[in-house]
Amino acid sequence: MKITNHMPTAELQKLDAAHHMHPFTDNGSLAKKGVRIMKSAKGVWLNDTEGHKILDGMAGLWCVNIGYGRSELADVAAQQMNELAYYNTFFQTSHIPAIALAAKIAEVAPGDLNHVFFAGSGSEANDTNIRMVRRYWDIKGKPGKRIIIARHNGYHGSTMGGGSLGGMKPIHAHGGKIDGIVHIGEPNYWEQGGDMTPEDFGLMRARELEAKILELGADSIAAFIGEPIQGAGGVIVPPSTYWPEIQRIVEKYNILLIADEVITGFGRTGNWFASQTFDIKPHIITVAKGLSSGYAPIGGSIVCDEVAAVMGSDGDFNHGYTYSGHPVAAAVALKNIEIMQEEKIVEHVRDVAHPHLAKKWKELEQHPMVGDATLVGLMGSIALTPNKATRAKFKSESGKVGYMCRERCFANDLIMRHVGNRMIISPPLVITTAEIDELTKRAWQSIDECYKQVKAEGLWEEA
Ligand code: PXG
Repeated sequence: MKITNHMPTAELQKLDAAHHMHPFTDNGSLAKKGVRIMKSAKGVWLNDTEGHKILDGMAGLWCVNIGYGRSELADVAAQQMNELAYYNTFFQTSHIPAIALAAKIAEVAPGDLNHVFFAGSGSEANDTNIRMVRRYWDIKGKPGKRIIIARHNGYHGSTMGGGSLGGMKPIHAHGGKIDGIVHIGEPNYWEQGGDMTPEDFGLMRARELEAKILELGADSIAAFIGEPIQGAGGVIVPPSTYWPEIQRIVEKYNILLIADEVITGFGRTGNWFASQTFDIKPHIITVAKGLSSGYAPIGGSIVCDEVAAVMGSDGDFNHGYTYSGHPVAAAVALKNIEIMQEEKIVEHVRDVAHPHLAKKWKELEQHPMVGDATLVGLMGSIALTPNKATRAKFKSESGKVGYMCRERCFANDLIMRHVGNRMIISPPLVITTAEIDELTKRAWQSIDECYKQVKAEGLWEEA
């Protein structure tokens, strides 16, 4: 059977339900409800098979940084497929797209992060990181340094390694967690800061790292990994004191620092990397998503001079993927970065889109159900609450109000996600000021409709 764009939605939904297992989805109930099927896209706008034109406030899954429909990327992919569709980077071989992309990444990455180990995704790159930091300490004659410290509610992917680095219990519950990874608290001031100032809370959470190192012994710790801003955890922006204190601690105890910038990399925070935004000096940065703006699956670990030198000083690193540095994905990613440079997209975020959205986003706090509207670059979140003054949670089951709000957004042709009762956005970086006005107008309308529904259903109750 040939499936075409012209098939009725109901038929496509039936086939989807019969054959397609979706990630992070209750496939049983989805099959009954039917999926929403996307067909085409341009800029920040998606078109589904029902004729809706939807403003994509999430850039796909935090990845379509340069926006949809850039034919230059399609052209480069076709050209590369015709010229050299595949070759590997094992066994003393390389190819031009992988070489050019590694050099380009080194150019835009901060400090001495000059080396790239390619993977097919962010999860794979973090699996690489687990093995690389342990191998690094082996070579340095400290094989006991194996434990990696991460944070509760962090997200680092969905492979065994990535899922174990992540601090999400529902993920650990499905398939387990590898050992040698421990978690400390997250710097989530809104939910967990109590009566403390944000600054004191940030220090307290960072010092959990020091306490954990002292508890386990610095000789057993290989690395600390964290997202500069937690993405999948709800766009949790740490207090200003957090990262400087983490930096002090990793330096004091001689442990490697991995900044997972799968979401925050490539312009999302108004710099090429959030490590620059927060003045973090990682030894390794994890990248994926925005590296190719989602046009091709590719990820990687950007590695500093010292770690790369050690890794190259003692024979093989027994690790790699068939698609490490895949030529088509690499050519697409390279073109993506070139377009970002030529069109000054990072500057657009910093100087135009962020300031405009920041003003509009803050205005949402005037709504009675919005307690906090945070935005760094083009990564934002809103805490929905029945009591702004006390930062109270809703009494209803966790995430119910957020889900209701997301459904209102969908109905208003806006994609804004929810994590619990936090609404989150991460639009394509090329969004214009007029599109930002439209996004925030639809967001207000959706929040307001949700608010009325919450009141009507008797859910306006504090926990
Ligand atoms: N690190 C971070 C910080 C991520 O956000 C990964 C690693 C894993 O990347 P891959 O390419 O293996 O998916 C991610 C991915 C969500 C959501 O619901 C977020 C991600 C993936 C899927 C869903 O917000 N982030």
